Amino acid sequence: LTRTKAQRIKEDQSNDLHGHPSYVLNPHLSTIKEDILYHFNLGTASHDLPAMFGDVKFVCVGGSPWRMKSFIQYIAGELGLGDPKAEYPNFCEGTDRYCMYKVGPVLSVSHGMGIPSIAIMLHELIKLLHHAKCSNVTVVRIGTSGGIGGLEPGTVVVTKQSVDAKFQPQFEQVILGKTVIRPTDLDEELAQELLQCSKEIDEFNTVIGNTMCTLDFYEETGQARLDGAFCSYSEKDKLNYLNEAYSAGVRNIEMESSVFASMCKLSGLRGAVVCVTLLNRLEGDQLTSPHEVLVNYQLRPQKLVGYFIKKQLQKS
Ligand code: R2B
Ligand code: URA
Repeated sequence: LTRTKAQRIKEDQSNDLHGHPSYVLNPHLSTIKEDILYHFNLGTASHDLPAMFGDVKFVCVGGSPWRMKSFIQYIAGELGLGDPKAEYPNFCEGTDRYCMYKVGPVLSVSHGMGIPSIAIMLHELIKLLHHAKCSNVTVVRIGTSGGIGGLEPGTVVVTKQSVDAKFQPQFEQVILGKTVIRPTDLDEELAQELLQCSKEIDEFNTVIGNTMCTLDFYEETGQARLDGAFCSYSEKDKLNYLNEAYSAGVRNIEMESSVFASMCKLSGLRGAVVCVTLLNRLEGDQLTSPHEVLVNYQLRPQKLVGYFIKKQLQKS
């Protein structure tokens, strides 16, 4: 299921008619009277979604709830829209599945760990943007990852393509028992814009590269770690595999980019993945850096995306 050019033109025309694009692609949705976004604890009948979210232009998503809360505080300060020390309401109060914060045109949403967790969140987020009649939205995943190759820990990787554990730029899904393959390339122009922002900030190293998305942090279909509860291969096997990944253009490894990229593509949302590397996987598996160092690294994607948003808003 990908949008053909003809579909896009038709949608663009209908966008003009209704004044908003359709990020959803589901004929059944229009037959649902009330759409309940269950994992957000929001719904079309219980909430005025256009009034609450209609002005959203940037959505930042990341795994950890506290990081997404600190991101909204940071962005409030950066954009001069609020006190960075203030408490901002969590729109998903009433559920602890995900959290959601907003200042001005920026929405910050947590997605948990792994493909299924982010996929559920993205279905509901895309429907939320649709119900709220949002337009021209950019979505960025800000996250953490393991680096490979010569990257110093703390390097930020902007994803060119998300590849699977066989280094293929695709996301394989089983729908009604049949395997469906969806593309995972991201918006190249947006990736270049983010790289340019990093050059302008000039505080940390940023590269563009492929990101390998795995189903596990440790062993099986995972990140080739030697420190899981189980391990069936040698250190040499591990290094061979990671070197092969490097040769395929992989610069970092995480656990959500493939379904993120594929859902951005399906919905027509402009999307980017910006992850900091917490360690060099050719040198180890355990996260041995002090907590403050790791927390500091995690501010880098926030800084980069904050700068990008500010620049975009100054342009418009
Ligand atoms: C990066 O970090 C998490 C695992 O520690 C996972 O969500 C990811 O993609
Ligand atoms: N997140 C991952 O998925 N892998 C790492 O090695 C570090 C953070």
